[in-house]
Amino acid sequence: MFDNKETFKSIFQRNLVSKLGKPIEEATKEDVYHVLGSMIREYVGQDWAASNQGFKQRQDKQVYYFSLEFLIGRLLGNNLLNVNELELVRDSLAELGFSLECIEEQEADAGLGNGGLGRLAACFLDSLASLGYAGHGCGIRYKYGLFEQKIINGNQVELPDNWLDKGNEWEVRRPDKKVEVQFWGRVEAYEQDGHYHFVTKDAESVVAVPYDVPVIGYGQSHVNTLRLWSAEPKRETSLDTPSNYYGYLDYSRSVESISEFLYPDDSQYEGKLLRLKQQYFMCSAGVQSALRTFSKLGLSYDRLPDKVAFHINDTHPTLVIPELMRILMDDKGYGWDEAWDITTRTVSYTNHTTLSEALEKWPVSMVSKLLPRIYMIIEEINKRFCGLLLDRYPGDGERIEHMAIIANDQVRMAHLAIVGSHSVNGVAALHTEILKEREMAPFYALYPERFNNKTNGITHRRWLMHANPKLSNLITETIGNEWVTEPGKLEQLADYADQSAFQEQFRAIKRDNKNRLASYILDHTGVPVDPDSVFDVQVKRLHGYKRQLLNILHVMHLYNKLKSDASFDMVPRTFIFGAKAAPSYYFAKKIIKLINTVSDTVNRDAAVNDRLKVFFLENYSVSLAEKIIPAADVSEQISTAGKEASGTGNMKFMMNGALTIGTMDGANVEMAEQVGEENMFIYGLRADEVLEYYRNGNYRPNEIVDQDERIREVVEQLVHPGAFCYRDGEFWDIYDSLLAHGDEYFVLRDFAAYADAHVAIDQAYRDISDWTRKAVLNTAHSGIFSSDRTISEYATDIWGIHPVSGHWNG
Ligand code: DL6
Repeated sequence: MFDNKETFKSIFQRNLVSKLGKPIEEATKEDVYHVLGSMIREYVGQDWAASNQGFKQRQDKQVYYFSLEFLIGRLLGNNLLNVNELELVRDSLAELGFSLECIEEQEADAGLGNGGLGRLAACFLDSLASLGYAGHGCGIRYKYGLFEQKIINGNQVELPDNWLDKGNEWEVRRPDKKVEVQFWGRVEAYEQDGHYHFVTKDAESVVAVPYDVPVIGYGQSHVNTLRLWSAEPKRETSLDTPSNYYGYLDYSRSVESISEFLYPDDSQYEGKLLRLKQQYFMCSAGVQSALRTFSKLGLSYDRLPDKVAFHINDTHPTLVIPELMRILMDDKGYGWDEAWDITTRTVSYTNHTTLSEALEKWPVSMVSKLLPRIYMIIEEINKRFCGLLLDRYPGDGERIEHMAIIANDQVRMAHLAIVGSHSVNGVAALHTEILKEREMAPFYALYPERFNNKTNGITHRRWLMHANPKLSNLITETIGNEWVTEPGKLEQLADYADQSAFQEQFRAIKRDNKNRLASYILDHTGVPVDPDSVFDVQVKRLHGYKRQLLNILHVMHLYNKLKSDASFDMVPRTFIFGAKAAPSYYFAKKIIKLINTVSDTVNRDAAVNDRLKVFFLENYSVSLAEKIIPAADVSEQISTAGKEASGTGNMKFMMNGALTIGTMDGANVEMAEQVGEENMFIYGLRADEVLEYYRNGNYRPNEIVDQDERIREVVEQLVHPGAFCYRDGEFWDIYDSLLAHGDEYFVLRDFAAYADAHVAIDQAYRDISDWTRKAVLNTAHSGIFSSDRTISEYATDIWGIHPVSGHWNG
């Protein structure tokens, strides 16, 4: 792209003048960011156009990954890395007096997702492009992303995330590619040529305008597209009377609200009309647009499954199924059976959760009014499916009722997704087994060939190469650079795990990363951190099953021990938390308050704070994760076994050489298979034991409190004014959740085992060479958790696609 630093500097300065009319001496960091971003985007424009041209000429099969969430984070650093210009640009900017790191901070952190599911979608886009697959994202261009979190008096306060206020360098508005989406209205049927046809009358039209973001493959000229849809009112409505005019304003406001904000809940769906509108808006726009591209190939729609794959990221985009049916039947003239065959061969579905409250169900009254034709199609799918069940299980009404798509006046989206697609996958081996054996067992019995596992992955380009450049360089100096395109080759590091010279370098890098995080914490909290302490980190969404409560109760216990036992000897530990709670999740917000209260007490207490500190870092986001993860010694992955579908944070920490304390849940199980349980700290109930407790109902948290003095002490401290409870009864709800309401997530049941695992961590860290050996082994065995592996599996097993372009540097 740029031959050398001098070329870059002169092109950059020319752009600064032509775009902003400023010489370098007057440029602000923000100016530098905008000009640099626009240069990279313009530069990849050629490759972008050529990639699209190539797809068309070769008639490559295209994958469309439909997701209501893409948690992409900042793009500048990653894009520079992927076009192989990161070092040159960093050095050139330094010569011009700017630090690239500060320039990267100018970019808004695109938070168009809640957590794991949305971040997975972003990692998948990176891998699709980097492996040279023709695979694109389809989502919504929310005006407001996930809320910005402020902590005020220890409580979470949500502020709107106006991420677009300074513009977005990476997107291109494409009004020429707009489509119309219809809501409301009524369906009229008429007969023609012996067939019934359906038209929707008096519908409200919404214009869907795409904003395209190039997705740049690493070391590739291959560029895919993330197409984000924005809702706009239709212009040509007649406004000849005042009431028309005011009516138009109402219409216009209601249309714009469709792409206004991301729902901030990741595991609870409330059946809000606006959310259903968002889902159909994205599905309809995405399907129409993909079919328009397909139609240019001049092939019959019978060939659609050979040339197009629609993948739905959880059930949120399930309306892709009836929407494709609608278009094939009402616009393209197919009969039901042919349309159904095409649809089910085109669509595939990933499930991301077993939590029952996260399974989407929509009231029939809402779907049938908002989307009358779509509802008719869902009804017909349900009718035919129930007919099939009746043939297969005659007389088993209970089973049919249990499996039906429509029941109790609700549309069950997971059932529709399974019935209407050719592949259903879970996101880790344990999760897929739970789906097959429990949550979706009757569907597995009916369609065993549809179910498969695709263990999640993370892009090692963002999470190792970009987030931890020093470790990346050390790895390349040690084993060469093949791991960059074949992350499985990280295994070769295992040969160096015992070498003291290598260990020292590895430790020095960790120490550097810890220093960097320590200064961030000092800047943001005013409290100094000891970089020689063990950095013990739990960053993820706040949820009961993720058990931040177990972690903080254990911190309270450590504090009690330090206060009561002068001879208690512990390796200094810094506990770091970061988590957003859904704004309506009262219990999760109470836990945030508790963590902040404990942090306050501990960090102020000079008697302990040379050995113990606790931080809650505000506004956890992708860019903050990139600072925290490379600095972690210990990664907390402590969900109630059977509840965390996979986890992806666990993989990011592992890759950066942190040791995991965790339950046998989600992908932790596979991490243990890779690195060996002896290089992790595994504790607690197993998934089958948790299930057994749920089944037999004989868990008695009160007995645990009676028997274990340590637990009794911390539980009582929740409600009795003292070190952690400034106001009487402040944490009664947490107390009640543990004792009065049965401790749903087995926090108290796992406490003792968890505390023992922490003792083991303390002991292990005292032998720093052995600790480093374990850390190196974690990095060495993490390659399999690159999303490149995951995407290759989706490509081969589900989508039937092959790379259409190769690396120029690998
Ligand atoms: O698959 C990505 C990610 C998993 O790693 C997490 O274990 C899982 O909790 C998460 N699920 C969601 C929301 N679920 N729904 N719907 O983010 O998916």
